[in-house]
Amino acid sequence: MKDFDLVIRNGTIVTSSDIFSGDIGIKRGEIKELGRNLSERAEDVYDAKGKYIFPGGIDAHTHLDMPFGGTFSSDDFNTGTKAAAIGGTTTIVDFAVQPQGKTLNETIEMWREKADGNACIDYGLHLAITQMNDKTREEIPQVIRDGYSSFKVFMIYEGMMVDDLTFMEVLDIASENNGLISVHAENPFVIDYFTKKLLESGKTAPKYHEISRPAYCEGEATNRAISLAKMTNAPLYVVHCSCEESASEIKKAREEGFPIMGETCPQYLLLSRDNYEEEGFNGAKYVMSPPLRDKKNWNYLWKALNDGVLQTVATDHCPFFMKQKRMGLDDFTKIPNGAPGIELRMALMYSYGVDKGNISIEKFVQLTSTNVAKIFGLYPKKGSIVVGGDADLMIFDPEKKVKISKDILHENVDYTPYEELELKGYPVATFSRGELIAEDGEYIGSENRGEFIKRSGPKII
Ligand code: DUC
Ligand code: ZN
Ligand code: ZN
Repeated sequence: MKDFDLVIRNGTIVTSSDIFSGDIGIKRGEIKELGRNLSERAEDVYDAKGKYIFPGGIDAHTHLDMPFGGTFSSDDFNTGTKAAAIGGTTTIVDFAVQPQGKTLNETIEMWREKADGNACIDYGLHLAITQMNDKTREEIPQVIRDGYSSFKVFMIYEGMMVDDLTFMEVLDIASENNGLISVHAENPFVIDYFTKKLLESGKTAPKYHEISRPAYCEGEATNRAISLAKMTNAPLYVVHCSCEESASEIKKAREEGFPIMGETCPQYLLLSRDNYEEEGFNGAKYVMSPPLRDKKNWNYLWKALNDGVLQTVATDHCPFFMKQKRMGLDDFTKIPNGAPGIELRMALMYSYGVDKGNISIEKFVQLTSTNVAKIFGLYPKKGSIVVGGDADLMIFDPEKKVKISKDILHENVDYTPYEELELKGYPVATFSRGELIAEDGEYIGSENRGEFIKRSGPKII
């Protein structure tokens, strides 16, 4: 009986704080040893010469099989997690959104039915709370104990949004019980006001989506969300910061010593409002909320990542086919909000982050994996390369050049917002709990092997 089921040898191992060359010895899905010359003690060997070995990506913001705007996002837990795996992501945390009239436990049941036995990588669930009542009050501590340790509130969207009172109560009860609250911060009144004016003057094209919700609409809501968190002594995580107006609110609160954290996404670092000008109805590809912003925000957001103002990069993966987007052909408000990104996050952040000199290689690991694991109660089982941790690993070829096209991707959707962007560096293999599940752009793991992960409380970073 050999010591290891598998040794990954000769790679350059990169963690959130170190780079070293060596071998990784794996047994029953866990990392058992980090060292040199481990191959002879292994049943099986994978040679990673010339490659980086990173902790598998953790994407804490996905919407798989999600009802939205009269349709459903087009990747389900099977197709979406396969695409994620090919792209080097080994864990997701998806949003279970409480339907009106349903309890949190009923919501969990609905989302576990979508995910269990379908997902191909490990997954957790955040609970998006849409109503506060005695039942919700009673359930919050119980669901945290059951491993659903993070919540979301939407400040916009009919049927999902909560008012400040409910928001405060969620902050209060969840934080008292060691849960973390995240927020989609936009001001619905601002959006309604501008939308009405735009539609009344016949401005119905996709580009008006962005004009209807300017950067201050996000900045104001972020400020308000942070103020509510301050008053309830709750930590807060602001999802998908798209611009200086929201990120600067987080910066200010952190400088004052408050436990406020934030996320951005590749689309806000690499794409801009100029994309809404693409011909015909193509601007609809980029209709997401918050919308793409002026390019001048890119530098601010990279700096915010470098300075620790924002701690993570997630995707907000919420794909819709162009056929679904065409529901809003004559009215931008009817275009389902969202865009794909789950497969490309790691490669985009390496190419446009590390390779272009915007972030260090250790920062890349922090943003895409380690910090995410810490904030969402997955660390150190996930998010690091450490003895005792899960062998969730991305093998990455830093020299591989790829021109992005939807034809090379596996997301269940007919476009990518990143078409034609050039990449230097691409994932070539992905291991999940020691199993080789993706290689050279193909999913090769066993079907439906993903496991639900019970998460513990947040680490505030
Ligand atoms: N934003 C999107 O673009 N899609 C889904 C939900 C969200 O907040
Ligand atoms: Zn959102
Ligand atoms: Zn989202």
